[in-house]
Amino acid sequence: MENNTAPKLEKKPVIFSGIQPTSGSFTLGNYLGAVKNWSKLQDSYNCAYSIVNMHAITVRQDPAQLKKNTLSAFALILACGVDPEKSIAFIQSHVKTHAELAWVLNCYTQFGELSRMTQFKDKSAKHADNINAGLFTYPSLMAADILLYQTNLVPVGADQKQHLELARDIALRFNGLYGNVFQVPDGYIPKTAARIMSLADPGKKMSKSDENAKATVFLLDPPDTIIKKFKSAVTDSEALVAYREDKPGINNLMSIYSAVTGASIEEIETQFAGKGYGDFKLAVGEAVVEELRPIQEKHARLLADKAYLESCYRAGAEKALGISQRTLDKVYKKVGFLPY
Ligand code: ATP
Ligand code: LTN
Repeated sequence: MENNTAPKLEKKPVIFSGIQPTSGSFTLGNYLGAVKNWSKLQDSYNCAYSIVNMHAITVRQDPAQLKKNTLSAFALILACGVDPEKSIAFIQSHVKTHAELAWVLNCYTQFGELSRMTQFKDKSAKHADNINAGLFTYPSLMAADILLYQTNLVPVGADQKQHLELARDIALRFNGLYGNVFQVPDGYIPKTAARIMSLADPGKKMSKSDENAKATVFLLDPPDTIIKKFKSAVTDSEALVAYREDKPGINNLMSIYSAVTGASIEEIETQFAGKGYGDFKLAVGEAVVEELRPIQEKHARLLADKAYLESCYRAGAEKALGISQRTLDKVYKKVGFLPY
């Protein structure tokens, strides 16, 4: 007999996000803007997180280094709190449906749309000798990543908003032609730390590929390097820890301190009233070092256990394939591919 008193299993909304393994480490911007939130969402959502190595080859990579960086980045998302028992953690190239759906979506994405992407414009200016088709169609692969899992929410930093909008447009277009095939995803962009700026030039976003070593804090930087980078952060000459439009350097440091300690902007202003920038920069550096210490230790432990990492990414790929294949099958049917 059916047990009517048994609670109905509630279907949790789906989260998907990805990060490139372009260095084996992530920047403090990647972490505060995106990855830190990934672990927090694991209990309330069905989450899938991917190391997107196929996106990484849109700019030239050294193959041996890419392989090493991919494993390190995978270990790093686990070290940042992604639990492979709760979430699906996998490496993009292990799950063939991503490339397969990306091809189909390429045929439903317009040249004009891709031409308007600011990341494409920035990256093609930066890599003028290698403006390849993959760099151009990067957003349709990203749309495939997201749409394969019938994703509701995509936690990313503010710089990915335009790509996300395009993924929504592609989903709506496809649904308009063929009925409800894809869930239309929404972005999940944090209120603080959605755009961490370079420490050397607070007018620019903190980026993995900045040539200025002082601009970017990496999660695997040794503590003394982190402190040094914060000490040399570009600020202004007012010596007042206050959040104001004309103080981008201080605003950035305050956002970082707030994201790491949980203190509000007002609390930080009170805490550092009458103190100089030297004290404040040191406090931010020390807070970041403390936040990263357990992550660095866990990353080192995980990297020493390659068999465990492999068992995690294999299990993740298997689960990811199972879910994503269902969406791909539907798509193939809708567009008229002969079943076999
Ligand atoms: P690159 O700078 O080489 O283009 P990236 O640092 O932007 O790379 P990605 O793998 O493209 O790295 O981004 C991973 C995630 O980190 C994305 O969700 C992105 O929005 C977020 N992110 C990247 N930079 C920042 C930043 N400065 N502040 C907040 N979030 C960021
Ligand atoms: N383009 C993203 C990385 C990325 C991604 C995704 C993010 C690839 N596929 C799917 C969210 C969902 C970036 O951060 N540069």
